[in-house]
Amino acid sequence: MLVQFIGLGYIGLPTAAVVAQKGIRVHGVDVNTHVVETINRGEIHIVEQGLEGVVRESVGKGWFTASTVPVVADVHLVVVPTPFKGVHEPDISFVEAATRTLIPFLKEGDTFIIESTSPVGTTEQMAGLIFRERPELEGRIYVAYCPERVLPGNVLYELIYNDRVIGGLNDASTEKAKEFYKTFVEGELYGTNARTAEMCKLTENSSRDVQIAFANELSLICDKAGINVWELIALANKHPRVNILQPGAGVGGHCIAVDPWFLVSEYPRESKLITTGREVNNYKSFWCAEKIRGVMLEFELKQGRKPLTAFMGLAFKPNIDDLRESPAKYIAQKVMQSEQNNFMVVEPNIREHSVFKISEYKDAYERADIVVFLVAHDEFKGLEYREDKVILDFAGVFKKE
Ligand code: SAJ
Repeated sequence: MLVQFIGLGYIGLPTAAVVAQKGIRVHGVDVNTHVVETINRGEIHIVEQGLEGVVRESVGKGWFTASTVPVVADVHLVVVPTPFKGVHEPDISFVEAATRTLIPFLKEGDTFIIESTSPVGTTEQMAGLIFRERPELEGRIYVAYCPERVLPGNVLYELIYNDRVIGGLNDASTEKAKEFYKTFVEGELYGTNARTAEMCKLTENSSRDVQIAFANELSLICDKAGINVWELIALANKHPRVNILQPGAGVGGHCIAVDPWFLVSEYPRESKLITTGREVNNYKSFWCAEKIRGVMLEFELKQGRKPLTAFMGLAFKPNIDDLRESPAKYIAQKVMQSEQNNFMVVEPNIREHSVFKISEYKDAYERADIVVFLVAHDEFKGLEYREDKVILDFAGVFKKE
């Protein structure tokens, strides 16, 4: 069996490497020659715990090769990004382009699987595209949708142990796709149809977004009411049927902050709660920036000098180096504007940044008058709370567990 991956990014690359580690031949395709060359050297272009070793091993053993062009294979996976276009409309042009590049290479008996997060109906649409160009393949290839579910930072474990939802265009396609996932997944494989599987992915991320919005809304109420939101949530969660998530500086990353819009853009009248959740989470970042500005002004009025303010964390969540769609980055940029004086920016997971001068975290904590915790990185949790500083803990670094 030869398995082909179109897209060697945050999901495609680890999945390809894990499949290859099972002794299955894998051909990975990416439009970026730098990515292809890096992988063929047994190296990686993204940061993910443990991934380099797996790629090095599977490339070294000759199971995994990368290229900019597809080949004839037996199983084909589309694992490319689906960003926005216009006002929060899903852009499936990468999925479409990936499908088109595969069309000349498809043969009878092949399995074609889309993993990219996609609006409902995309798999049917891509099948239509294939069969318009290759009508002889209709009813002779298997087509399915199977969303990825892995958490950045824990990808290699979750790829194998998470349950998967697999939706074929027909039962035979679901079964065929399941057979493929059985080669490397230890979790349960649940079969359904393609539309339900597409909707399931959007549902999972929208559900998390709405739940985080609830926590963020509580944090705004608590700020006004003079209540510690972390303690409040911990106490409410002692109820056997309550499980509130954590507030923060907003919701970032390229999944939870993006996918709910796919539902909103297609079903605007029906998705009021999902829309509000998105708005609450975006507003939280804006609110944090306003709060910091207010505290800085207060300091200046009281002390007769500008404060030195430290931003602790830039990543979109704890213990990763990924700054994409990061609320922390947005807040730091919004408060600093173009001024670098009077500010220190800390991100222990990166060495340098094109916009910010990165400071060492202990030094910044020691020197700053105002310390703003934007991300609850493990390093920060080891710091002692300092009464002599103004501390804005938006990330819950000092919350009692
Ligand atoms: N966040 C909070 N409070 C919380 C939990 C998270 O503010 O209680 C924030 C984080 O700081 C971050 C954002 O939400 O800014 C998203 O982080 P996350 O850890 O919830 O999720 P992602 O984006 O890293 O990964 C999600 C996962 N989806 C779900 O948990 C339902 C992952 O399983 C998906 O595979 C991934 O999206 C994806 O690729 O879609």
